[in-house]
Amino acid sequence: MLKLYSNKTAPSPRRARMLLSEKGLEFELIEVDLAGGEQLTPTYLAKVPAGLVPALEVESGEIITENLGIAAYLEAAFPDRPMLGSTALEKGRVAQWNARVEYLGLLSVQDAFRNKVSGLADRALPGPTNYAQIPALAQRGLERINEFMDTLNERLKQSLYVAGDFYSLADITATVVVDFAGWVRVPIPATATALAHWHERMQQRESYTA
Ligand SMILES: N[C@@H](CCC(=O)N[C@@H](CS)C(=O)NCC(=O)O)C(=O)O
Repeated sequence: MLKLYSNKTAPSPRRARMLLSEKGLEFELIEVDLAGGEQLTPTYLAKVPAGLVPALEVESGEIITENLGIAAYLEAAFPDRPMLGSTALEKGRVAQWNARVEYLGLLSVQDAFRNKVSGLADRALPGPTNYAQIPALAQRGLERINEFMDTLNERLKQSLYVAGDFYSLADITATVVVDFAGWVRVPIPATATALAHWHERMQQRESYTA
């Protein structure tokens, strides 16, 4: 059976859980205590040298990390309910929008959050190496989140879902990023009605609480 090394509250493993839920796949969930530093213990690093969650253990025992790696594996191994697009054009759009949401949105919220909170002093980046917080990056992150919200709102004025007229990995990433922005107190702007309506639809999917 598939095993997912995950964490209840962190945004990145939520993306993997949502993907598994949308694809209707069963898996064993293994909670990793990030606050307690379990991801940096020799035992976890021996299994997952990246020191990150999510990590997917596949049937052969091999570990796949990175949401994109996990999505590529699951899509190839379990092609039903495609999440990366079906046609060449759809696949291109999903990859494009997923990358834009990560670059504009996820990195901005991560910068704003990890360079600010006192509990993450010297842990400004995830992974086994310690990096000091840079307050200017927190400020820049906050500014860029607004650009992300505007870009996504403009896109959703023209498109039912982020990558087109079908639900995909890009919607999963965007849902997680919009909710993660709440951690740095940036809500969906009152004027971003297309984004707000899309977010309401996302909350109605079973995968939202995965
Ligand atoms: N690019 C990775 C990012 C994974 C990541 O940043 N995970 C965070 C949780 S959201 C983590 O493992 N943090 C551990 C730490 O901060 O030490 C992915 O897409 O899976």
